[in-house]
Amino acid sequence: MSDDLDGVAGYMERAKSQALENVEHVAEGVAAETLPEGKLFEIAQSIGDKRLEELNVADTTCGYCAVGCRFDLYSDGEEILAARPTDEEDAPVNGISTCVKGKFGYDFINSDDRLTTPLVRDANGEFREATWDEALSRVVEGLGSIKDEHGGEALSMIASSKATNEDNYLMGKFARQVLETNSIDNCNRLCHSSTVAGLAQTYGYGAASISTEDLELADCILLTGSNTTEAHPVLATRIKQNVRDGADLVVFDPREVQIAEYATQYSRVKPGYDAVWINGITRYIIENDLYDEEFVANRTTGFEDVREAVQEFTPERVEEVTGVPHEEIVSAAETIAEADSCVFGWTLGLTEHSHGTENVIAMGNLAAITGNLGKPGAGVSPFRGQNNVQGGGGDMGPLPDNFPGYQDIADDEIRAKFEDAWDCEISPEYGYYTTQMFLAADDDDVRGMYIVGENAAVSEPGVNHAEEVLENLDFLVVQDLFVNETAQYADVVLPACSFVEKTGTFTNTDRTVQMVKQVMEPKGDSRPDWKILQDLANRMGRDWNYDSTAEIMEEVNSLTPLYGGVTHERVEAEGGLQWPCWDEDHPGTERLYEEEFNTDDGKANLQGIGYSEPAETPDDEYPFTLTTGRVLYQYHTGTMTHREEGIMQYMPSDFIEIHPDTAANYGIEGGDMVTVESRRGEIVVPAQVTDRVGPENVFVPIHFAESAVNQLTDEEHLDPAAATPEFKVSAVNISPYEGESEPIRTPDFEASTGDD
Ligand SMILES: Nc1nc2c(c(=O)[nH]1)N[C@H]1C(S)=C(S)[C@@H](COP(=O)(O)OP(=O)(O)OC[C@H]3O[C@@H](n4cnc5c(=O)[nH]c(N)nc54)[C@H](O)[C@@H]3O)O[C@H]1N2
Ligand SMILES: Nc1nc2c(c(=O)[nH]1)N[C@H]1C(S)=C(S)[C@@H](COP(=O)(O)OP(=O)(O)OC[C@H]3O[C@@H](n4cnc5c(=O)[nH]c(N)nc54)[C@H](O)[C@@H]3O)O[C@H]1N2
Ligand code: SF4
Ligand SMILES: [Mo]
Repeated sequence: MSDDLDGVAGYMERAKSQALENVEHVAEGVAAETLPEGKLFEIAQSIGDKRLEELNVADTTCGYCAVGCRFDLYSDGEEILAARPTDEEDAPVNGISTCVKGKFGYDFINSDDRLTTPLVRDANGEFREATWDEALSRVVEGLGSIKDEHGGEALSMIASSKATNEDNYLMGKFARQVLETNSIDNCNRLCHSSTVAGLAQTYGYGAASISTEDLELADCILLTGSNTTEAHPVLATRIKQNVRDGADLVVFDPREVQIAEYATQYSRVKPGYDAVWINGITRYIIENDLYDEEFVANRTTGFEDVREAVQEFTPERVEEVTGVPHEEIVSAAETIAEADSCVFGWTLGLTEHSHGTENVIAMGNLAAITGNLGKPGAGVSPFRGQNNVQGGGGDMGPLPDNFPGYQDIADDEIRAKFEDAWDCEISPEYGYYTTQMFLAADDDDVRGMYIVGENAAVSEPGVNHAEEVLENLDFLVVQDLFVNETAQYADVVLPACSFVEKTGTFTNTDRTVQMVKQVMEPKGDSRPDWKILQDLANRMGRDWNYDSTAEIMEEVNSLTPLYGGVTHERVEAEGGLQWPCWDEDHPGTERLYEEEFNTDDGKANLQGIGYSEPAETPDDEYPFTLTTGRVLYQYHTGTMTHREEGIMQYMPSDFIEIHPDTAANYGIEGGDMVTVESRRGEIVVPAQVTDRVGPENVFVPIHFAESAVNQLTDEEHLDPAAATPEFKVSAVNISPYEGESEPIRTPDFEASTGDD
């Protein structure tokens, strides 16, 4: 490495640490999504000073969240040096903005504990390094013998929504063709699967109907269960811009999250009763003739069913159940009804419930009766989670019930098409959803698992149970960037490479398929997921010959009508393509349902939703409702962000948000260690005393394995349609911690969540 480069690298380090010092300022609402632009220009300048031809540069798509920001990544082949704005036409969602993760979150790539060779467990139970040949032979033997003895159904696979569309298409194919199981699923099950189920039932597609641009065109935005500034920072910026320009923003959330500060109305709801207040708004709109009669008459069925079902949800009853003052139900209803256009945005606060699908259907009813679909500035927008959960977690069909493009595996004609293309027999029986795999393993119905890029030992509900299952499997193979908590139970660990080390596509939250481009060589002996799968498939008797991910996409095009025209060539040339894109000449679809819905009769099929409550409600023993979620500077189970020194200095540990009145009752002060206990487990975390939560609720983030909050959540009560767990509601008790506490670094409470 030349001195010159050291200079640049040194500059980057300093820029990074200064930037991270600024993080608090950034988080406090000035612009949660960007670092000061001046900083960016300075970095750009210093890169310019370096002889550019010595650097690799690629315009690529962020590998953290599903906003789908695009930027140019610069690398010297050893590390990522900078992320800079790319041509704006190639960055339809973010333009020149990115958040702190997209801009600086790359230390994980070269972290000392990055997996660079395969690992196998030796006779005394320890991991040792192995060649690819040995490791893959062990996988063939491990999975193969279970298949021979118990049939392919005894195997299951978790696919990775971090990986590309092409990787995920092959994971689905591998499960069905090679392992001969339909039990393949991914993180969407823990996330938005109830959105997918609810929207698919109502409108036909389980996806956002809008383009991101609609967030700026809308007259009104109803946001619920979305901590937008922290989880989807760049979307939050666009929403805030629209609000500054005069749009109404109505926020319903149990926590007064930062986006609520920008709202024209914020209503605090009791967690777990969303269908109640949504139905209340719908009822008020119907009863006061504020609905869109023409749209209802021409474009929907089921209106009478909805009218009947919502009758019981008077504003007074809604107040009684959800705690939202009845006047606020009325004002929200009037704001929505009076708006020329409204976007209904939500995330996990609506979906991670034992009745998440009902919540989504109730929201779908509201959007339809107000005629807010298929026109500019109007529609439904579930902000998706992982960078590629829309594409890799759904569209590509690594699902127990669907082939790519949501083609039902129980449909004989469709199954025959895939059997023919993949040269195999496929059972018409749906496989297990992720959450069900862990329950089925208790009865030995699942004996072996292949987990790609998913840290189930931390992210599943009820992880004490999940860990027991992982431990007791006959065979577990994990394919990841790190020996994460899940890999600690594996028989074989295969080193995969990250999005900066491979080429393919991701599909973001508004259905835009975008290019991901390699800017560094795979670290050590790590390999792109698709190459590992190809090698394994061939060792297990198949003949896969893909030379590139473009070729894999061609196969997707031929089997998946929604992606019929989505070739790499077009995605590259057109700077992204939105599905459905039926064929080479189709321009892609900016907004769904302009003419008709994707249902048998072309109409939105509305269904009345009645009263339901969470699976577990507070009682004398467990008097608080725990809700769980995210913070801006951390990502999920921390495999990537915990390896960022700056972030860890700033946000080093877990915490629990407790209301000041509750804290006072229990004699708890900010920073005190608190025991949090549910029927399933117990964790000890430091307190953050804040009125962001209500007095009956507490909040713990999901990012810290050492105090994994999923020890407290419930793996058994799942949404009946989508099998989503109830991550957003658990009954817990809290008490000041009395034992000897390990010295634990606590976060900077004042700044840690950025929304004080
Ligand atoms: N920084 C960061 N960004 C991320 C991620 C990350 O780990 N870190 N993960 C990505 C992924 S995969 C996802 S899925 C998204 C998730 O994005 P979000 O869903 O916005 O993230 P959560 O923190 O889970 O927040 C859910 C919100 O729901 C509220 N809530 C809790 N219970 C209820 C309820 O019963 N009803 C209602 N209406 N609201 C409730 C919470 O107060 C919170 O504001 O974020 C993505 N972006
Ligand atoms: N209590 C509670 N629990 C939750 C949630 C909640 O709100 N509350 N949210 C749920 C949600 S929405 C989600 S999405 C899940 C997230 O849960 P997970 O998906 O388990 O979380 P990650 O930490 O993102 O794990 C991704 C893994 O992929 C690896 N990886 C990254 N890139 C690649 C790649 O290209 N290839 C391969 N092979 N591996 C890669 C990373 O190292 C990491 O180990 O958590 C769920 N769990
Ligand atoms: S908002 Fe999401 S996609 Fe954009 S830079 Fe941040 S993490 Fe990446
Ligand atoms: Mo997610």
